[in-house]
Amino acid sequence: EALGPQEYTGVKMAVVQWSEAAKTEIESSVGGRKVYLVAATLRPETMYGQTNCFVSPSIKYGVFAVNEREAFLCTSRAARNMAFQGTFATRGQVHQLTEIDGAKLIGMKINAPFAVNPEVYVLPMDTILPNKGTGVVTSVPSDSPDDYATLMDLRKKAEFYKIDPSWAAIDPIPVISTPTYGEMTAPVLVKKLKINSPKDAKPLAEAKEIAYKEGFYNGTMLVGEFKGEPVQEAKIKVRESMLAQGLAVAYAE
Ligand code: A2H
Repeated sequence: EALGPQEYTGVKMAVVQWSEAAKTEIESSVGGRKVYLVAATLRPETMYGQTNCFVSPSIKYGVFAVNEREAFLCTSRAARNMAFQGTFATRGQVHQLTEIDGAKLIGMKINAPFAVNPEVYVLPMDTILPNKGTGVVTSVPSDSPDDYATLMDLRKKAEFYKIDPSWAAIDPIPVISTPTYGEMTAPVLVKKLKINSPKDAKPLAEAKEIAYKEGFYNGTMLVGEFKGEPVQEAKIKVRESMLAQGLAVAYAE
């Protein structure tokens, strides 16, 4: 665990199409506001490679008013933090519009800012922690071992997870090149460490650590506005660009 606060980028993923279960519950209670799932990431420079978004089927999420025009879907814990960080029009106050089970969000379609595939599906991830970030994780299987392991498991057991296989059909996208692992750092590490499931917590933690260090210190961008630049520089620039365009919010905890 880091000692200081973690500086996340809260990526705003606009709803493109609700799931049937979510539509009735949410549309009636948001007063016409545009709703965004907000994903907390420490790797904003990887957002080009989003293939889907993850929520936990066992977490309860809330929909919170940002102002008269927008609402954020995240955990109530994250909304409370955002309120004190000045994210909402009413500082220090949380205005919850409704709540919904994560399970009911599966299969909805959202907009993924900066992504090569701008529209992606929401899929289940059982290992999302309720007390970290926003409870929403955007999936970049090229560079996140957790995301890759979960996506492969969903593809193998689509029926068990009650998902339509087409929702998990987008393949990992090359975003960053590293000297040791090439353009598919996470898939290479998952194979190398013989990780078979998202529940292989120990090797996954090791793969995550290796992927993070290798990407940060030795990675070069393969796509986007900062193509050819070192990840260390692009990381800050992508974050600033997303914040300036209103596609993300700063989020710390
Ligand atoms: B990262 P840290 Cl490409 N539960 O974003 C589990 N994981 C969560 C979470 C939660 N509640 N909230 C956020 N996360 C994920 C991108 C990424 C991430 C890449 C590579 C590594 C990586 C795309 N997913 O994380 O424990 C989010 O996934 C490894 C550093 O606070 C977030 O950044 O260090 C990261 O874990 C935050 O984890």
